[in-house]
Amino acid sequence: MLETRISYHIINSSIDDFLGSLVSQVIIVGGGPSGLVAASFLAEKKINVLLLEKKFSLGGGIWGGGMMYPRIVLGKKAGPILEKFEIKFKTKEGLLIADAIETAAKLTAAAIDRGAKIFNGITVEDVVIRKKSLAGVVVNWTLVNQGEYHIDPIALSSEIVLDATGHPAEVSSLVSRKVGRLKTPKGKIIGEGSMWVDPAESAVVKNAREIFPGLFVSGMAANAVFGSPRMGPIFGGMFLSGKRVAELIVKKIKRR
Ligand code: 48F
Repeated sequence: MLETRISYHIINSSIDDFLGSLVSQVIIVGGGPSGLVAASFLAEKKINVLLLEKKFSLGGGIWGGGMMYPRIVLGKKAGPILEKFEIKFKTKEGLLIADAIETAAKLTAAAIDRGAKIFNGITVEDVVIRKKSLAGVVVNWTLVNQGEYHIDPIALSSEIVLDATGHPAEVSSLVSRKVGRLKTPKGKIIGEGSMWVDPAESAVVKNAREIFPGLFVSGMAANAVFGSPRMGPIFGGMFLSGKRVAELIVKKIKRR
């Protein structure tokens, strides 16, 4: 019966994908702009990357633009990244303006085309720590968490985890709770400051780094961890933060 063949192929090919992703070099948590850009830059260096996104849609805060007007604005330093991913933009008063839908779709496609594996509808709810270093994440279907069902999660392992979860810095918060001390000036998460575009845009790049052995942070999560300001609907820093963290991760993997 055709119906059961369809079912067979859905289940069989998904299981192959999941079994092939139990162990990765890098797990990226969060498919917003910084996570997606990092995924592309890592995958094109032939690093084995798994990106986990709790929602069904990829793109994080891109879709909402600014207060739901579907445009994103970027500083001009992000121009080469827009060009790399063939995202069209207009330049006005030194700012780059792109369509939110095109940006989310092309960043996602770029990561997939370069070889990153993406799973959606999966929430990272805990971490695996071995010998004082992050060794993986604990996941469950987002719908299971939303329904508050008593269903145990499963673990996925990786050499490195990237927290790209945006404002809540969810993975960093989990690690901070479990180990107590992070490699930040105060040893803990400071929380994001109020909106101030200029310093926030440069801080989000500088703050993209390793904050615990095996744990890197990028995007708005990085500014939340280091107490830097938020920046509202400007996205150039997010792109550059994803690129920088990918470069640091590649260096760390090569040193091993
Ligand atoms: O929030 P988000 O877009 O993070 P970002 O890359 O970019 C921030 C901007 O969108 C915006 C801004 C503009 O300058 O400040 O806020 O730092 O994307 C984060 C993604 O992570 C997912 C979440 O659904 C979103 O798509 N996410 C968050 N927590 C988890 C998660 C989790 N525990 N497991 C899996 N995905």
